[in-house]
Amino acid sequence: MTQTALIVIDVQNDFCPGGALAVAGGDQIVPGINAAMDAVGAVILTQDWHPADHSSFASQHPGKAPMEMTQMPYGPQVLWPDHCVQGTRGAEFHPALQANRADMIIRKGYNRNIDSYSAFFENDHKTPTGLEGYLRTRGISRLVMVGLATDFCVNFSALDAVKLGFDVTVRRDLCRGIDLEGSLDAALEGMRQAGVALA
Ligand code: VGL
Ligand code: ZN
Repeated sequence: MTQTALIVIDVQNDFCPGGALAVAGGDQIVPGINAAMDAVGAVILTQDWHPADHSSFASQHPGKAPMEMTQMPYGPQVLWPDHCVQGTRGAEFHPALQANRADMIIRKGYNRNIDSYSAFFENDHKTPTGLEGYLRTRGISRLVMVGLATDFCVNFSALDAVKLGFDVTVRRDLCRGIDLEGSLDAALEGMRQAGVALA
């Protein structure tokens, strides 16, 4: 039987107000995400999960400040403030998120030398996280995506999911964006063109 999964992207303290890489209004989407869990056959949470010396952190690049760009072997990379460090409070899910309802929690960004925005592949677009196999073996073909941030992890996850052949809806009302130099509009347009349904 075809099943729908809710993919809840990175609803963690560091992406909410007061966190290290706070997304405006990031906490406002939590009640709606909890409610959306009732309507699906499976709930999957992703968790950004970096070692303290992760290469996406500006602190690892002398002379660079957060939000500046750098070149990585796999392409351009935004340098972020230190965030979602493994085992810290910032990496924990927002306390109001009903994380105990998750069938599975997938962690990403744990390899020091490569960032991983997408729930499916690291930023080389090749190294899989294992989520595709998990969904397929459970017979899940429809995905509803929500969470943080619209223009980074939600965007990359949605684009990979349509490429892999999943039927993908992004609930815009249950996402919030970072919006670096127009990245939010660009992400919405890119998702639309790729065949992501924006609801
Ligand atoms: C994210 C920047 C760095 C996200 C994760 O969840 O969108 N953004 N790490
Ligand atoms: Zn990150």
